Amino acid sequence: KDERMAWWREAKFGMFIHWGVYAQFAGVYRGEEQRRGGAEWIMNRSKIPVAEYQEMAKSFNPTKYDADAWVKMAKDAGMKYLVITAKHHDGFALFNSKASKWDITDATPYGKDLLKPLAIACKKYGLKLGFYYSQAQDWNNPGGAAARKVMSEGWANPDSVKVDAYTLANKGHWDPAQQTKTFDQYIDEVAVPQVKELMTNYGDIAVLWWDTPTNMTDEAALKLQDALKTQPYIITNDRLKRPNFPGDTKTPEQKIPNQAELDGKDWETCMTMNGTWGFRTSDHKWKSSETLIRNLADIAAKGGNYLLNVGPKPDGTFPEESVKRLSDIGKWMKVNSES
Ligand code: FUL
Repeated sequence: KDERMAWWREAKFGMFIHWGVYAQFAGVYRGEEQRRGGAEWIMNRSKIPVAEYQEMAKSFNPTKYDADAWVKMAKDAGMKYLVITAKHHDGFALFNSKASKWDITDATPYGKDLLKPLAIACKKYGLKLGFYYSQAQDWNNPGGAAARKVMSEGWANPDSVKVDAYTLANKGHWDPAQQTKTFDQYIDEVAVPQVKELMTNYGDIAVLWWDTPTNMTDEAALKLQDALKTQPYIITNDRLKRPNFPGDTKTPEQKIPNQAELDGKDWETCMTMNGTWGFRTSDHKWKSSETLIRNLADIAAKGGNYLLNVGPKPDGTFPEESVKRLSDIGKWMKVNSES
């Protein structure tokens, strides 16, 4: 285990990327601002019907996407690895998947695998590549789980009380289309095959970043863990299924843990630069470059890693605020790194 963890323990700094069809909404549905949560949650928070959400993919066309430029920015900032949402809770696959038509190649005019060029660029610049995969929650592929978030707190829809009653009676789902298959069918027909695709089509994969084990069973977790076996050096986090699948790393979110909480485990703080993981037009709560640099130094001193998020715009470019912060961090790193 120590040998497998060696690069990760030295890395200290990585880039998290949250990107998908939600970037196209950018925090607004039918002219209304999403009330709570990150912009990547808009489908659930605003209870957007499946057909309507999928309609949005028809205008997701990131023609300015330049994987080489993304990875170069990460490298210049001093980052050693990158973790991208291969599939977030909305179930949209950024890669060419045979297991679902709800993917970049079948559902969008762009039509090209977004992860392939990223894998190539990571190799070119010497960064490790990791995939975030929402194994349980999937709001579009039938049978996927949905966290029970109430709408009356989210979107000011006059029907919100009715919708809340429906989700309560339907395990968090808000559209009958989400329940035409069972959770087990979803695991066997979508999640496991997609994880296998991710493990075989993109070269060496350094990290599998699971998330939100809503409705997960130990049985499903075993199948998913098994799907990683072609990547014997892969590092996994602690979000596959609690408590029997602790993985390799702890994942404090939006906070730097104090020494007492750490108890010798490997840990990685993931954090947004503003207040959202997915791109949101109205979020201007950017942390200063100085704050981000202090966080990095603090985390590194405490023995953890800092996984700092960028939420790319729907056209495929990074928000200018993120570009600026990455460049500021890079300048500081140059002056202060040992090598
Ligand atoms: C959370 C997710 O629900 C958020 O959308 C985000 O991906 C964050 C890193 O993990 O639990």
